[in-house]
Order: sequence, then structure tokens, then C-alpha cells
Amino acid sequence: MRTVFSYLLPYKVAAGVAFILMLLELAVELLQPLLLAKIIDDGIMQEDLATVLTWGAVMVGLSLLAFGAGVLNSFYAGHAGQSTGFDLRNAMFRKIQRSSLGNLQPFATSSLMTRLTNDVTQIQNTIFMGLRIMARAPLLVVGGSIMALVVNWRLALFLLITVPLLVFFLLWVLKKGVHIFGKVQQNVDEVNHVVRENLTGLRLIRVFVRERFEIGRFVDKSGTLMKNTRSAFRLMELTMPVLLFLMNASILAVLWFGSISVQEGGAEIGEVVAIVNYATRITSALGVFAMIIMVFSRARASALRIEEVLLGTDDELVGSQGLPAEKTISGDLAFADVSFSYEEKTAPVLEHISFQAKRGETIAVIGETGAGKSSLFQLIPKLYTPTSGVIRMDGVNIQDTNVQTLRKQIGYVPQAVRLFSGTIRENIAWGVPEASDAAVEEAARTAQIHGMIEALPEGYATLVGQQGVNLSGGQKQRISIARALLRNPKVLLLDDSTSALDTKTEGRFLSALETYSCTTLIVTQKLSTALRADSILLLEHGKMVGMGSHEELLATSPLYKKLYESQYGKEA
Ligand code: DUT
Ligand code: MG
Repeated sequence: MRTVFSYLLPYKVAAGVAFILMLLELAVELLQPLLLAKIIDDGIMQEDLATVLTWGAVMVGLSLLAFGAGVLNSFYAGHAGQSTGFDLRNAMFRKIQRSSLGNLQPFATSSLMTRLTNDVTQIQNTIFMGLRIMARAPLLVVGGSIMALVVNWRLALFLLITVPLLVFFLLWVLKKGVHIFGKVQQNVDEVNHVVRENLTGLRLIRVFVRERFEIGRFVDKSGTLMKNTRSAFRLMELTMPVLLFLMNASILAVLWFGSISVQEGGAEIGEVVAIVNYATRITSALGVFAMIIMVFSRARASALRIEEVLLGTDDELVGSQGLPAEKTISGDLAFADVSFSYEEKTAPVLEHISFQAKRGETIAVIGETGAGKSSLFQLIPKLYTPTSGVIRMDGVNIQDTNVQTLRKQIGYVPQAVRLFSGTIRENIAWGVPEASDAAVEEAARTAQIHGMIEALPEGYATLVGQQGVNLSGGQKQRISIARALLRNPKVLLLDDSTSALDTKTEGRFLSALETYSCTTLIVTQKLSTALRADSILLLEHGKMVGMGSHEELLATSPLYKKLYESQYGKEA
């Protein structure tokens, strides 16, 4: 809670002003019954019209003042709430951007989305409500009770028996509410998760005829959300009747004993009216209190979820801040006994990997699916940190290099290609926005996609994605390759990036690539591609089972021999 609400600090002036305005409103509200009593006792009962008019005018004046204060209070409270929410959202987004992938592993994407939107909204609302009414309700209860005592303590005692009872009751509701609303928030997460999975997997779901199952899954999650929200609201609904019943009972008692007192001369009629008036105001304040409980319970659950993200310890950039930011690497890459697992205590996906790739060399990485090829690649731009062993770039442990400097010199084409909304040009120049048209075209040419782009009516200005053309998997792959090449990388990582290219196009691409002097690691299923590399690294179940030229592997590795024979036939 504390971390989240510390984001309110920069807006303490606005919050302070809102709070003072709220106190002003409260003061007027507490004075009203007193004035009412005065008008009745000194004016109406004495048949003194002047007094009625004077105090009536004062009441109207004060009401106008309270109204003005209320409007201004909304303004400042809104400013404080919205600004805090804005800052919180940005802080979380920044944290997510800079956090290492290992650190984000425990969060589902949908859960991060709920935290960035829903949870922040909860906090915004709470701050607004807090400054608008939250403090007013308890103060009104306390202030109202005191004022009632001042007016006529004997009559006020009837009220004062009920108020503590109600406060205890509401505290009990609060305790239950926090628990239930925590659950509700988690349910919202789960519903979002199902929705997200479904929206991204629409085609798959259709083809596998899983609609019914998925609808069932959604209804199930959505039903739990409804059930828990309903019990939360039931709890809240329970409070109002209990509240009204007890307060009405005490108002009856005030009226009963009030009328006796008035007859015996122990109280004035105006005093009775004033106390009843305080009683109704206290009741409505307690009612507001019930609503506040609801908002607060939600805010608490939300704040905890936001803090889970904000208080994540690591920050990729901080770790390498002291290191030289601009240093060109030449591309000598070496793995020394590197092992890696995604999460602690899980089986390693890479074990004791050692190899070297000299600058300008091309290494083909082959291995069955799940062998650890993509994992190996992700260690090089420091997306993950090895569990043990050292990766060196130009002889320097990459853990000791500036992470952004390193990444700027690596061209990475991930296995799952991702384009962003925008034009084709923007997508290719995504890593180098200032690139010239000539450079963009050059990269596209090497990636064997220039011709296809030129053929489009709008060429490089064609929009991709929902508003534009839909590209084939192979086309996206090549745009993604062009994007990596445009950066003129010193190390190029191609993770199965040529899988959708036919042999001829692929051959042309690999030849064009030779003009780039970068160390290239290429994951491929095709031995024809591997044969063009300087050496081949063979992975099996996370272990290196061979490294060398085609001839060397053929002579030493039975697995390689088998692979070769399966693709080229035994007689080869
Ligand atoms: N793995 C995880 N978490 C991840 C990614 C992978 O635990 O975020 C596991 C799954 C697998 C192993 O790591 O058992 C290696 O996966 P990788 O993706 O590195 O395998 P690959 O060689 O790239 O397989 P493919 O050819 O299917 O791309
Ligand atoms: Mg892979």
C-alpha cells in the first residue's frame, strides 16, 4: 500500500487543498442543524420573523459556500487521483520494459494488462473518493456526535449508544470485504486471461472445433467472477438495512424522550429537531462508509498487485549503467561451459555448452525440436542470464558489458516473427528509424523481399496488419530479417528464419548475406543450409553432441550421420 500511495506525494498540494475544502464542507454540514434549532427555538417559537430571516440567510450563504467548496474539491481531488494514476501506470510500464525476462516469468501477460489498467483505475477512484468523501464520513460521525452532545447531552446519549455498535459492525464488514474483493480482482484476471488466449487463438480454435469448450471455459470463469462479485455486493447490501434499522430505532427513542423532556421543560423543540437531524446525517455518513469500504477493499487488493510489479528488484539497465555505453564489438563470440534453466529448480535446458564463433564466421545450429536452440540464442543478447558458465564477446564477459550497447550490435530474428502496426518501411526501419530509403531497400534486397514489396500498389508505404495487407508467414519472416540486417549487426542470430524460404530463394539470401561481415548463427532444419556454414553445432536435449565441419561430424557423430542420411538418402 505504502509504495503505491507514495505516488500521491507529488500532488500533495492539490490533495491538501481538496482536503481543506472537504473540511469546509464538513463544517457547514455540522453547523446546519444548529442553525435549524436556532431558527425554530428563537424564531418560529417566539414568532420573531426577523430572526428567522437572518438565520435563514446565513444558512443559505453557508450552503452556497459549501457548494462552491464541493465543486473545487472535486476538481482538486480529480487532479490528484488522475495524475497519480498516470504516474503509476507509467512507472509500471517502465518497470516492465526494463525488467529482465526471468523476472517477468511469473506474470501472465493478461495479468500484467489487468494491473496496468483495471488496478490503476481502482487506485485513481480511491484517491478521488478519499479526498472527496472518505475522510468526511468518519469525521461527520465523530463531529455529529459531539455536536449532538453540545446541543443536548441527555438526548444525544440515545444516539451515542448506537454509533459504536454500528462502527463495530462496519469494521466486521470491512474485514470480510477485503477478502472477497481480493478474490474478485483475481477473477477479473482469470477472465481476461481466457479472453486474451481466445482472441489470439481464434483460428486455431475454429479449426480444432473447440468453440464449445472455450465458451464453457469462459462461462466458468465468468461465473466465478459473478458469484464472488455477488457475494461482495450482498455483504454491502446487508449493511444498509442494518444501519437504517438501528439508527431509526435510536431516532424514535430521541423523539420519545424528547417529547417528554420538552413537556417537562428539559429540552427545546429545536434541540430535538437538531438531534434528529444529526442522527440522519450520521446515518448517511455511515452509509457512505459502507461504500468506502467497498472501494477501499478493492484498492487494497489492487495496490498489492501493482506493488508486485513495481517492487520487482532487478533492472537490466541499472546493472550495466557504469559500463561504457558506446563501444563497437567485432563479433568474436565464445561460450564457456554455459548451462541455463528458465526457472530455479527446474531441469536445465542447456548444459555445459562451449564453442567459439570467430568474427565473420557462420555457424549452423541444428537439433531436434526442444533441443534448446532458441534458448541458446536468447542468452546472447542477455534476454536471460546463464545459470553458470560465461559468454564472452570480444573476450569480455557479456554480463560486464552495457546491455544496450551489446544489443544494438546484435541482429536478432526470433523464431516467432512479430510485425508492428505501421507501414512495411516502418517495420523494417523499426530498429533504425533514421535509416535512409536506400539502406532500407538494400536490407530488403538481401532479405529477398524487395521485389515483392515493390509489386505492392503502395510499395514500402503499405500498411501491415489489421488496417493493411495481410502478409504470409514467409513474407513476414523476410521483413523481420531485413529489420535485423538494417542495423548492420556484428552478430546475426537467425532462429529458423529461413524455414519458409524455398531452397533457391534461401540460396540467394545466404549468398547476399556473405557481403555482410557479421558473425552469423543460424538455426536450421535443412542440412543444405547447414552445409554452407563454416561449422555445425549439433544440440541434443540441451547438450552439445558435436561441433565441426560437415566431414568431421559425419565421421564422429552417429546422430549427425543419421540426420544426413534421412535428408539425403543412405547412398549419399
Ligand atoms: N522452455 C522453457 N521456457 C521457455 C522456452 C522454452 O522452459 O520460455 C523449454 C522447453 C524446451 C527447452 O526449454 O524443453 C528448449 O526450448 P527451445 O525453445 O530452446 O527449443 P528449440 O531447440 O528452439 O526447439 P524448436 O526447434 O522447436 O524451436
Ligand atoms: Mg526454437
